[in-house]
Formats: sequence, structure tokens, C-alpha cells
Amino acid sequence: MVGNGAPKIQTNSNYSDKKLAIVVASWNEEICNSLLENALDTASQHSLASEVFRVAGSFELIAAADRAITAGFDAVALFGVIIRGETPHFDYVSQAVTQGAVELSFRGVPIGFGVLTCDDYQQALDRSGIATAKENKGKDTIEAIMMSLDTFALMQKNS
Ligand code: DLZ
Repeated sequence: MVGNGAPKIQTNSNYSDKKLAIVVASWNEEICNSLLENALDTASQHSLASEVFRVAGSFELIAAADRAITAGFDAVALFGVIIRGETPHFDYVSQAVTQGAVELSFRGVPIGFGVLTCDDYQQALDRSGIATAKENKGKDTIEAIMMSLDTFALMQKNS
């Protein structure tokens, strides 16, 4: 079921001292654009400054995110939409991006995983944050990043 078990995230209201890189793929552009729009809205509601970087497909997200961390961004959000096709490509790209995101998450800054891996276009639309969608992964991903920023700051304070 869409959205079952999702947390209600409480975040600090202001992240004006932080810089977020949003890396977005271009396949399934309508849905990527909706994810991006909702991500930008959520970030700006909390004064989290965002810079957007476009790549071709979801496979390219990880290398770009790696660069963003090296360039000094405080957090990185990844957005892409991978839709199952007739070949095993879906599995390879989904696996590569997911594993890449896990590895990035050990580099010390919050990584938001806003990559949709769906059986069909409708499943992706349902999670895209458009007016009729049941879920808003653009917003959810940025809220998860803000929660991690809070948690990392708390850990830093206690170290
Ligand atoms: C090639 C490909 C295919 C078939 N499907 C998708 C997809 O559903 N979503 C996506 O983000 N990217 C797809 N790609 C492109 C790959 O991610 C990548 O851009 C190419 O393999 C070139 O490296």
C-alpha cells in the first residue's frame, strides 16, 4: 500500500547555514520535475539553500553526488525514476544506484534517496507529489535529509 508506515518528521524550522545539492535524472522527465518542484518547495520552506544539478539517467546520479560532496555541500538529494522494462536493465540500474547511495552515505553528509523504482508509470505518478498522487517523495526526501542534519548536529554536539 502506498505510504504505509511513513513517519511524521519533526524538523527544525531553519537550515539557513546549510547548502543542499539536488541531483536529478532526466529520464521520465514529468515525474522527475514534480519530485524536484516539491523538493525545492520543502527546502525553501525551511530556508535550506538548494542548487540543482541535472544528469542524464539515474545511473549518473551517484558520480554527480560524489562530486557534490567533494565540492562541500552539506547534504545531497538524489532524484530519479526507474521504470521496469522488458530487459534486466531495470534491475542493474536500480541495484547500482541503491548501492551507490549506500556508499555515499558513509561520506559524512546526509544523502536523501528520492529514486523511484517502479513496475509501471502509474506507480511512479502515485508517488510523485502531483495533485492526484497519494505520496510526495520530493517532500519526504528533503524532510528525511533535514532530520538527518538535526541528528548529525546532535551527535557532533555530544562528541
Ligand atoms: C537506459 C535507461 C533505461 C532503459 N531506463 C531508465 C529509467 O527507467 N530511468 C532512468 O533514470 N534511466 C534509465 N536509463 C538510463 C541510465 O540510467 C543511464 O543514463 C544510461 O545507461 C547511460 O549511462
